[in-house]
Amino acid sequence: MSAAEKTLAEALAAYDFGAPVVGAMRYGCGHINDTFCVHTQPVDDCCNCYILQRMSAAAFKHPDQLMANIVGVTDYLGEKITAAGGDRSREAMEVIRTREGKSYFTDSEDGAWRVFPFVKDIYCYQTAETPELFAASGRAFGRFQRMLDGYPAETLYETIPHFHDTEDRLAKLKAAIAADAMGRVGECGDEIAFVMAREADCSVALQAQRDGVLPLRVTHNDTKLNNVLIDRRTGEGMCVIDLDTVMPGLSINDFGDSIRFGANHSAEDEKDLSRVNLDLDLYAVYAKAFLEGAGGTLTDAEIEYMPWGAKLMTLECGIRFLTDYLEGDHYFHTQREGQNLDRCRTQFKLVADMEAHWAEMQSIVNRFRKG
Ligand code: ADP
Ligand code: GN1
Ligand code: MG
Repeated sequence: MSAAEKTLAEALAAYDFGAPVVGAMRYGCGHINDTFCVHTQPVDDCCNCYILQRMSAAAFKHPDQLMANIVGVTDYLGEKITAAGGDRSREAMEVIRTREGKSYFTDSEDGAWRVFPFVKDIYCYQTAETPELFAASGRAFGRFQRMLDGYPAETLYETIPHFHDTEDRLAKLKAAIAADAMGRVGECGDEIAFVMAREADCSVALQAQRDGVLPLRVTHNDTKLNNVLIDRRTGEGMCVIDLDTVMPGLSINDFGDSIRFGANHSAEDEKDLSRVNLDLDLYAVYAKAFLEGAGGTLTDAEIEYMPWGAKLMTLECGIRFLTDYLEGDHYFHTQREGQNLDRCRTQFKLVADMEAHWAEMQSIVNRFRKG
């Protein structure tokens, strides 16, 4: 029994779900938190569902700060959505309080749990099945960033320090190589060489930020397609979820992480690398939609650096998978041996593909520059 199942009953007892709980099953494909879907006994023909999550202790050291960020951001978005005539219960997340009125529950083993209403009549995709769907997610993430434009960034805790600090990610990889805790360095020679040949790239966005070329904004920082819920009725991106990493960051990273995950037709851990290719049409569709959603808030410099966002988020993610593999798979959930190395390889294949299509990636986004 995994650690989460051990204290699941304690977590369930900490909440009033409005009716007896009939089941709690593992749910979704996230790599970080332990997610369960809770079903209650139907009352008046209505069976309610909730998302119950044990927050990853490997990723988040301060659940109090994490939850303070999420309550702040969801309250802020909720007010904006209501003011615009939207449906707050479907378009923004809402933190359900424990029986003691707290935003999260701490179990007897120090695990931290939280609950959200399960948003119904939605799709949550692992790959972009159609360009329209990918565009819908792009509009949602662009809109999310625009809606948080006025959010007081200084009140946000840094839930994972140096999260998209690619220079720091590289330094951590080098430390993992030096330690070789699992004796796996020998089998990763090609992947390590791939990163070392791109050491200078790791500084490009950070240097542009240090030079004042790229502004810091409140960003999502984990804009995978499966972190947006798509409305079944309209096909539009309705609710942005997984708000654990909302922090000050770069807009190009929110763009880039979506491209990394969604602008191809393969799974993140695909073993057959011939199937892993950047789809430039999806890249173009997403760029247009993300900028539409952002509603003119991005500067020309941010638009110009969008291809760098795509390349660096992909390279960085590959570096993170490789580091976790070398350290013994403590951070990303894995279901099989070698999965993090396979994930690393798909990322590096995508990086190589982006480099081969660099001029096209630039010319696609340059169309959207204002000046
Ligand atoms: P992780 O950080 O592990 O990725 P997420 O918060 O993204 O965790 O949740 C994992 C999955 O659970 C999501 O990809 C989605 O499928 C589902 N999910 C999360 N929150 C909700 C919600 N409020 N309503 C419906 N599905 C949800
Ligand atoms: C994790 O939480 P999830 O599964 O949406 C990770 C992202 C990675 C992604 C790779 C908090 O995202 O940074 O890009 O896996 N989230 C965290 O699939 O580390
Ligand atoms: Mg997620």
